[in-house]
Amino acid sequence: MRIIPAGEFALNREVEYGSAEQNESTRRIIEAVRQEGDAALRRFAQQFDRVSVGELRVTDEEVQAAYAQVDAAFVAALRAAAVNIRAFHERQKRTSWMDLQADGSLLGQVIRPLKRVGLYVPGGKAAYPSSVLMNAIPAQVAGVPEIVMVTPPATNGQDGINPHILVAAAEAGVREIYRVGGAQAVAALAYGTESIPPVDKIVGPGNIYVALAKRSVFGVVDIDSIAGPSEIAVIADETADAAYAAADLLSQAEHDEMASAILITPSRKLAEQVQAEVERQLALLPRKDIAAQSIRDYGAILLVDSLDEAISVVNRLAPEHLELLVAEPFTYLPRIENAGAIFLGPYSSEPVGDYFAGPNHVLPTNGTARFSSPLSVDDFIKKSSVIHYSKEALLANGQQIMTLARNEGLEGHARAIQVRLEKEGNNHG
Ligand code: HSO
Ligand code: ZN
Repeated sequence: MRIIPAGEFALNREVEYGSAEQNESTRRIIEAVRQEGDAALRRFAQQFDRVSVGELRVTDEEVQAAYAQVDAAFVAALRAAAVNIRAFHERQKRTSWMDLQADGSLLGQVIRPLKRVGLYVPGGKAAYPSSVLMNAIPAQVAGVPEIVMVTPPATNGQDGINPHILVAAAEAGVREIYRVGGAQAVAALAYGTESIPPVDKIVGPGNIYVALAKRSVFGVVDIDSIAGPSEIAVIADETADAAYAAADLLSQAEHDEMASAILITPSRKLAEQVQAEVERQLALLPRKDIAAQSIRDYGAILLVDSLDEAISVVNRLAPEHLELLVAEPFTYLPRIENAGAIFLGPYSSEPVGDYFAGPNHVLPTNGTARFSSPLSVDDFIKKSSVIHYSKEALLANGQQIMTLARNEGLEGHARAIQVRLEKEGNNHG
């Protein structure tokens, strides 16, 4: 891992909009699903996944059978995590409100859950049961009555689904599951097919085709943000344990060849220790090929003059995850402006948040922590404004409303007010 002065560092990462061919084939897939429905889903499963799909909908028996295929310890850990995730997200719930004004008017905001949400779960190596919990639980806490999951069938020629994913879905309370993946799954969720009724919003990560499909159905349905590769920044001082810092950097690097892991420190000694530790630990990791490439291409150790400078580097970087491995982490918290999740102190290793503590692990990547937030209950609700004007309020304010309407040349608007003022306003001159 290279050690460089912070001033020489630039993380330039492009947002992936896909090649022309990828865009074109995504467009074709979506069109085919719109035209042919389930038949297109089956054809694409055959073509891309080499699977003959029987029933698209996963049965309850299949979910029950999945429990027999996973460890009891896995189920217990998933349950413990789910309790924490649920408790954290309960705190995010908003309540509707109504304000009674002095003139008898009532103004308010009503919170409603979305009715039907689709959760995309990728197949293969990025099939994370933890992500099923992280996406489904906030929707459930928000009160979404219909949460459906789509996930590609296993690529072994059978149409079964990873049992760990099925168990995670069941634990999160998701009961409507379809064996379909890729851009075709996104199209099915957006437009509906004979077997899959359409949803209002699609969330969850996927490959480039899934991301392109989500972008193109946005507007027909809502989508979550498109996740980029994982990122971790660690600010450490000379009190930090180099082995901890290195392990935490590698925990993100192993996600993806394009993941980015960055240490920021004013201590050259620590920089060198972490550099050595990363090499040592890397060699022992099962996913060392992925992690090594990530560290080589997107990893760095940045030397700064002070922790103050470290903070300003981080605010420019706006990392998905930030760890503060410093003597007094809480003194720096108020100055962190841009970070998806902030982990304080030596015992708050990032995987604590990835799996267990309760906050969501779906976080803004690629610098978007400047303007966006972790996935939350807010992503699964919508608001309606409520306006009840009293007669007194309309009489008192009608003239001003008409002034604004006529200024915009909208006489019809003005008259909607005027007709009332003429009828009701006798005793108001
Ligand atoms: N760190 C990932 C989430 C995750 N980690 C899932 C393990 N499993 C989000 O950047
Ligand atoms: Zn992770």
